[in-house]
Amino acid sequence: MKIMEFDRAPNPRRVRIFLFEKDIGIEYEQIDIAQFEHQKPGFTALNPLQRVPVLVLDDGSAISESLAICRYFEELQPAPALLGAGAMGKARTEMWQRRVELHLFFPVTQTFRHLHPAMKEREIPQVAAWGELNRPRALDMLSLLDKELAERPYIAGEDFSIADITALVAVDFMKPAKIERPDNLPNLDRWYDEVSARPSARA
Ligand SMILES: N[C@@H](CCC(=O)N[C@@H](CS)C(=O)NCC(=O)O)C(=O)O
Repeated sequence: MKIMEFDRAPNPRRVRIFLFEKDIGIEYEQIDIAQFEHQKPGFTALNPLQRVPVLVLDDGSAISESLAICRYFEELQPAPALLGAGAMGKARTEMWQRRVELHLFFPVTQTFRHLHPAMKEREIPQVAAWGELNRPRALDMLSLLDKELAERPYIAGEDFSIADITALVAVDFMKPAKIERPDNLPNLDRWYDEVSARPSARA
């Protein structure tokens, strides 16, 4: 079993943090997307969407989509529960995971993909106006999260979860996306300092 990934990209980092939190060791193989290795036929056969990460099982079957990979390991090893516990906990965690992915992670990555010169040959066409449009969307979601985090320690509730992982990776990716983190969000700052101090944040 191995995970094919690119260690500078945000989606694979979500999976690495998830597995670190679960103390699951696995082989990682680097696919250099800057060198278009993910567009070669061998990798395309594993993921026709040509995206990392991809989990390859010993029987050769492949699972892509970061959350699907996390789900696979959560089923194999439920503790610690990072996708929520119980009907309500699982639903709340999925609700926040989706909110964070759609309203923070996605706008941040779109800003990067449509404005960063390094993405010119991979995001075709690069639409600068779309990149600019996504910057305030990401900032709006940070403000919303700041209000939510006044009520509880973590994004989905009392426990650290995949929603925190997706948000942490998104906030860190604001740097290459050149989105400045506002300095008037104290609850977000408290949460960020805490989650980024976890050893998994360095995974
Ligand atoms: N929805 C996918 C997105 C995967 C994705 O977009 N991966 C990026 C790296 S973070 C990628 O492979 N990009 C290749 C490219 O842009 O050509 C997931 O959750 O895994």
